[in-house]
Amino acid sequence: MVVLANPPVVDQIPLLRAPGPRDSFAGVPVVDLSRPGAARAIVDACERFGFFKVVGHGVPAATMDRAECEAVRFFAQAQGDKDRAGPAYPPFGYGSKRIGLNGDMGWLEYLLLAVDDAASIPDACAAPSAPALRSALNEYIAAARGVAVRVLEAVAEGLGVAPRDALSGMVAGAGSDQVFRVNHYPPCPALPQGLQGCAATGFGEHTDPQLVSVLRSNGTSGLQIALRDGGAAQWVSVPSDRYAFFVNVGDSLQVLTNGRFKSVKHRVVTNSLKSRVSFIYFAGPPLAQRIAPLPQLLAEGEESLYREFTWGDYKKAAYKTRLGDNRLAQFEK
Ligand code: GA4
Repeated sequence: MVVLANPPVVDQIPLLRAPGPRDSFAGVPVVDLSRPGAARAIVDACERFGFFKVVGHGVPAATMDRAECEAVRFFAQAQGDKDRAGPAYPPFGYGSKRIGLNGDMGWLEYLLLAVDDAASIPDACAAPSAPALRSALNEYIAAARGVAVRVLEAVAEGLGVAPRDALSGMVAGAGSDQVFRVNHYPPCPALPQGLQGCAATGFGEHTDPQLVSVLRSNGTSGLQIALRDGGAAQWVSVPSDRYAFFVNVGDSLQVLTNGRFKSVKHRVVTNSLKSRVSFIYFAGPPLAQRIAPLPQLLAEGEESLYREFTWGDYKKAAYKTRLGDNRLAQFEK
């Protein structure tokens, strides 16, 4: 029997099938936030895929470009300088290859950052220290939070839930638990003979625990979502679009809608030639927020599918899990 070893650099990182052109998914719903009908389209996309692309958002390309340029400059530094901005756990800063606290590994480096009520990296967080990077990220974070708020207002409108800020208020009010992540996936070196057709995992499959996540990347593909087709997941590649946002439904929004929306399983596969840089804004509620189906969404006699919990309970439980675990299962009735 021939045992093929991974090259040492990727030996602790799981391999995936390298995506090809045929995996590209042309069916990602596109919602134009500037047009009437956006609320209906968002609800439809959340029910069908838990995922959609947002255009017509009004966020200037320059805000995205500046943040990307500064992020690229940060990751281009010597390893020792980047390490000074870490570690990522606890609680925030620069991290490399290790994701979470329970042994998950990916072919990436990242900045995991807290966000305060004013949608900025808190002054008390020293990393990252470069003023140009902080100001570019702060401008971007404020814009991404605006998109999350508008999306959640549209969800409430589309579902017929009042008031308009029933959901958006949870993530934009005082004490909301917002997190921002900058991911850099360097090109992954060629794998040895016999492993062609494989690629290293950039970020392993998972669902996001929050209400929604707002993602933007450079022009390098790599993001995949799992289409739910009854049985096994079918992984499809999301064509990149550097001036659009992509929105994921998270576990908390699944619970708030009593399962009417499903949080989307997603992952990132590395590219052998180009680096991918992505920004993700995770919109979470205050720790004390009760996460339970909105009463207006429960039909007569319909019961919650989940046990009562707060966002703080869920977050604590999530950090004890592995990335790919079904975190909601332990809260199902
Ligand atoms: C997934 C979504 C966000 O990236 C994140 C991740 C967090 C982390 O990287 O620290 C977690 C992961 C995420 C869910 C389960 C736990 C926690 C890694 C992990 C194994 C910042 C988040 O909020 O949850």
